[in-house]
Amino acid sequence: MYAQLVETGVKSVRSTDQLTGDEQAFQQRIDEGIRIEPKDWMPEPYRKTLIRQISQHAHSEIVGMLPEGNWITRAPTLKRKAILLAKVQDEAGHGLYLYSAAETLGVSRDELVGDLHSGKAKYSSIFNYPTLTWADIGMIGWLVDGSAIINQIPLCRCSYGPYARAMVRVCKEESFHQRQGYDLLIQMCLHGTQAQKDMCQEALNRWWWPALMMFGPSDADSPNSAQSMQWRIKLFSNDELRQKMVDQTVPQAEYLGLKVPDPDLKWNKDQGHYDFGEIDWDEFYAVIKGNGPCNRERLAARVNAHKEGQWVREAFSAYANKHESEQAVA
Ligand code: FAQ
Repeated sequence: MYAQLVETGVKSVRSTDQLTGDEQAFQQRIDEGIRIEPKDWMPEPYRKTLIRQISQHAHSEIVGMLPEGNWITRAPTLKRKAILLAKVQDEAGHGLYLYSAAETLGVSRDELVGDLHSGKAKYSSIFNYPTLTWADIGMIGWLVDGSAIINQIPLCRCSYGPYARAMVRVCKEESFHQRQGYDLLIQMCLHGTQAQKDMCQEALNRWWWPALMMFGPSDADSPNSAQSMQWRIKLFSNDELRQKMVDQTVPQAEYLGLKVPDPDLKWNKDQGHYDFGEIDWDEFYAVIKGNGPCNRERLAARVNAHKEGQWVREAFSAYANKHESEQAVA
């Protein structure tokens, strides 16, 4: 796929003979599957690309707590409430591992969080959609965590050690998240009332297309893919992963008795995958530019949480300073 991307010439990467000696040695290590660790030499654009992707990923986990957090107080049973609480807390943990992985590249957590709050750094488009009904909680687990796993399993084998290692635990937890979402939908669709099933169908109609957008622009319009694939930060292209998600998810929708809201969806027996309709890229770009249904609300919630947490950060640094000066005296 990488070769194909380069061949199209859409997003050029430099050929081996255009690289400096250090860059050639670096690329050779990557091609041999040797992990890059924080103290190893790396080209500046590799470091910057990783900071961009890992921090965007961390921000997504943290902002991603908001749509589901909205339903913790309204979960229908004690069991569902306990599951949802655990899941939302897991997402906070993912954000923290990822910020730590980004910090190994020489950037501070304050800088990263500052970039999120100023609107400079992106986070996943999917978290700019509202959670209107309880069925949305099932959809997030099934479709959003399901897509996140498809995108993140390959990242466990990416070239940068701290990112790859963080992804191993993240993927195990995402797998529980996907299962709990699908389990919730099985209960509502196969054992619930007609009204509950209708609620799930209505939620699928709203979440299907934004879930497909999570994988990013189509390969021809993805400015970063070719270089990121050469560096093995990405192992598969956006379109390849999106196709995998569709092929895996359509039979699951059929099992639930739900209809995927795409009139062009059909099984392509020659190619052994589902063909699907055109994504509304205008909507995608509007959302990532800050004009989705909930962008302002999400960012305001994060900025406010940071402000309200100021006293906690101050208390921690006061304690750390006191502890340090006591140790210096002793
Ligand atoms: N949303 O050239 P590409 C989760 C931007 S975690 C917003 O293809 P790249 C868990 C992209 O940054 C979900 N922006 O870029 C959970 C770039 O802009 P820039 C997050 C997007 O990086 C579940 C521009 O478009 N997962 O769900 C999006 O090579 C439930 C051009 O795009 C990750 O972050 C988008 N969807 O590929 C949590 C996984 N797509 O920065 C809570 C790691 C693209 O140049 C509850 N990340 N853009 O200004 C990746 O795999 C990659 O970064 C991609 C994008 C595939 C997302």
